[in-house]
Amino acid sequence: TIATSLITAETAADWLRGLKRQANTHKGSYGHLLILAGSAGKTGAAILAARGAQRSGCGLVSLCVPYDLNTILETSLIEAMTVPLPTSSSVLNVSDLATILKHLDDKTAVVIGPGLGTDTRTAELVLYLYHSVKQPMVVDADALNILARHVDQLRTPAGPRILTPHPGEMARLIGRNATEVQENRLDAGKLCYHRFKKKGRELVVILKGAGTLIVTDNEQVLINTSGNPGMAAGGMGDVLSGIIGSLLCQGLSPTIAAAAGVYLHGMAGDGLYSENGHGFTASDLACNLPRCLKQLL
Ligand code: NPW
Ligand code: AMP
Ligand code: MG
Repeated sequence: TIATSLITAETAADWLRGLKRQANTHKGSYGHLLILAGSAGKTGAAILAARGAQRSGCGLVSLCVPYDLNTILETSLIEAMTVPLPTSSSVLNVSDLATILKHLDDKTAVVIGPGLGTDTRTAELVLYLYHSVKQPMVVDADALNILARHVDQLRTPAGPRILTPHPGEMARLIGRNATEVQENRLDAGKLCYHRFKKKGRELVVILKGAGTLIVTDNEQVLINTSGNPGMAAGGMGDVLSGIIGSLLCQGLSPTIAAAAGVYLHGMAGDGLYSENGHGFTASDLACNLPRCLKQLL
């Protein structure tokens, strides 16, 4: 039998309590997130992931970005730092691996995937980093689409991994279609967990969508109670990946960062939905995060 429990405001508040700040604190206490995201036409996904991280209290945010996109990212995200990758022009490329590895050294956690594209040279990079990065890593969007195509080649990763598929990405990960995933979300979540779980390495699977479902080690299942149909809009998932990366940076365990992050994300959407209904953007949701965090703390 599996233990299923609900994620509520009370449980989220319990998990986030440690994030309350002391008067003499400094940014070094809240981690440094590295985001590998964005490609030509999808720089917004990288920006939204960074926004999710910044507005949920991450100490520092850096992004590794294709060289030609650096100006867009530096002008859109003035508080974040970027690493313009010399040989990646419009998409992240494995030939910049050495530069990326150098910049990984001092990072607390990693987000990979939003808007990344699935170019073969990007895929090589994603597979290498999925296996070798020691830090906890949030794997989203195109990074998941890449994993889905290379399931047979996967070995034990060097650090904890949090997979954040929506039903379409989940369908690719487990070789079903999105309708089948939605018909039995619990089975899909568990199947994905078992497919990607490697002995001795922590894995969290988050199946997004109304009633986001989280499968963790020991087959513990958590179901989120926040969120609303106004969140069915582009970029919402990109913000979530940044939030979870940020909570990892602030010292939460992968399971707690996932569960508290999913709740906080939905709560930020709920505040907007209850006031004005749908039509808010993923940026609007990110802007509402500090208020929600304050309410929970
Ligand atoms: P259908 O057919 O619509 O019903 P994709 P994506 C299904 C980036 N973005 N319930 C859906 O089904 C992302 O980060 C960049 C049921 C369809 O088959 C990615 O890198 C933005 N089905 C990339 O774009 C903003 C569901 O999944 C498929 C479902 C592509 O990501 C936008 C669609 O998914 C975006 O975030 C649900 N709840 N949810 C930017 N500004 O730069 C999804 N599906 O093909 O993986 O495309 O999610 O748009
Ligand atoms: P993505 O498809 O990657 O942009 O992710 C969409 C995000 O919005 C996920 O966190 C979903 O759980 C959330 N979301 C989308 N539609 C709904 C809905 N109808 N109810 C609750 N949350 C939703
Ligand atoms: Mg997404």
